[in-house]
Amino acid sequence: MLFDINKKNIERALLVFIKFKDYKFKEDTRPAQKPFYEENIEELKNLAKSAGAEVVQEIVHLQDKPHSKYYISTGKLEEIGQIINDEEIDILIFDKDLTPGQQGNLQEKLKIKVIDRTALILDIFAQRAQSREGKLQVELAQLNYLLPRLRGKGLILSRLGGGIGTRGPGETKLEVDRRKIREKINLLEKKISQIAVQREVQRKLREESGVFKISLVGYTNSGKSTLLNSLTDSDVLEKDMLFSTLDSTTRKLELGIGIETSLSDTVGFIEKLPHQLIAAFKSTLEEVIKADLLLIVVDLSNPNYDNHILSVKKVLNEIEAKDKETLLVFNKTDKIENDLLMKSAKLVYRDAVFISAKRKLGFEVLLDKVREIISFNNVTFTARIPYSESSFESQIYNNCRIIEKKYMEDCINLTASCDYKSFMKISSLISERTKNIKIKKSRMKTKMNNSSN
Ligand SMILES: Nc1nc2c(ncn2[C@@H]2O[C@H](COP(=O)(O)OP(=O)(O)OP(=O)(O)O)[C@@H](O)[C@H]2O)c(=O)[nH]1
Ligand SMILES: [Mg+2]
Repeated sequence: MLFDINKKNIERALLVFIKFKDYKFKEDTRPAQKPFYEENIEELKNLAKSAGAEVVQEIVHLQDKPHSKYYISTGKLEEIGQIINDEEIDILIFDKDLTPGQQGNLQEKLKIKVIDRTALILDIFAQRAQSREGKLQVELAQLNYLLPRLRGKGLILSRLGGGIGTRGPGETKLEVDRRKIREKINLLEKKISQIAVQREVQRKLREESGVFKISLVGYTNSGKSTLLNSLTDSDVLEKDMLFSTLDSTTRKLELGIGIETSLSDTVGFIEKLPHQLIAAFKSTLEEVIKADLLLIVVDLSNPNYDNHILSVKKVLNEIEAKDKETLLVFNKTDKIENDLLMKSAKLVYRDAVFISAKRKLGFEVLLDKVREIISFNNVTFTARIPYSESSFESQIYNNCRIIEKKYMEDCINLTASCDYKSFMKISSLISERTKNIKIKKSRMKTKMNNSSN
């Protein structure tokens, strides 16, 4: 699977990273942080390796502005042509997104396959997809990416052999006929929306049963699946590679406070997650959007953890989950030998918790903090109580602060607030006894400040 389908050997890759003259270095100059572009190169290298390529060389080039036809300046392009010949390069991988035109022009000029970071990430997802839904989602994202890149009769990529950027989920090769792609996109969208309906039904059931939902989010490879496994005795795949998890898994988490709690593991994030993927994975990412609490898992042993936190927050923004209750969980503390690093992280992120998912260290502090969030944070909600069910009103009066009460034609509308624990108890009591009362949680207000920024 990691091999070029046609040549039966690993593709030799040349990575290209272009900096522009107005390039801004990150303001944070703590010694542990590498310049931003070095981190980008490191990450692109890891991505290329994850897709099964052998990284032969990286090129960092400084130029004034993007070249309209090739993105990279023509002078540098000549040099790249030489390297391609000398080093027998099969594939050129750009760190930045190329326009379909630039990608086509480069391929015509260099006569090898040229892809960008987005295509690379899509390729990795295509190789990792396991579930039916995951495969459909990845294929949809790939086809949406390919459609504007078709030229003339077919995709230029198809003339340049198989391998990275041309394979679909499983062993199939991607379709390259424009009309067939359109039909396939329609079909995939239909299938995905059918699955999304089933998923929504399951989620509604969980919501109505008053389960407190926690989702693990974080940069890829930060240890989310390991944490899920350690906390819930599960066996989700945990592996030292990028994007090992694509599907979400939900397990029961025992907190011993009389509230049912679920913990969900999901796809890892990365800086600039391709928008085609976010769109295609919408229903999987709903697990994150609908969660009551997000544990942001951060790999403390990665020197760029600060940037990873920022990237995760950016993605949360994009999927409209930025106002969620969050708790920063620094993982892999067992790998930290430098006391100073730990101290400085603790100073900057005062409300974060520090754990080792692998060695099960720091779990009590983590779970206590989760219990605290459930028990002491305020939630505001609205309940529509039909007059026939008005005996339930007292439950709310006894446990909550009433903000507003409105008499409607067929019901009483109560807006109230209380701590999360009471809210979960009331909503599960009501859902056990009647289907007629509708409760809608509007917001959760944090009493503690859980993250420093
Ligand atoms: N030393 C150490 N390694 C850990 C710890 N937690 C996770 N790892 C390792 O980190 C690697 C990635 O772990 P995963 O749990 O697969 O990470 P993930 O966040 O689920 O990754 P994706 O699903 O790819 O996004 C694996 O090799 C784990 O064994 C930890 O606390 N300490
Ligand atoms: Mg995982």
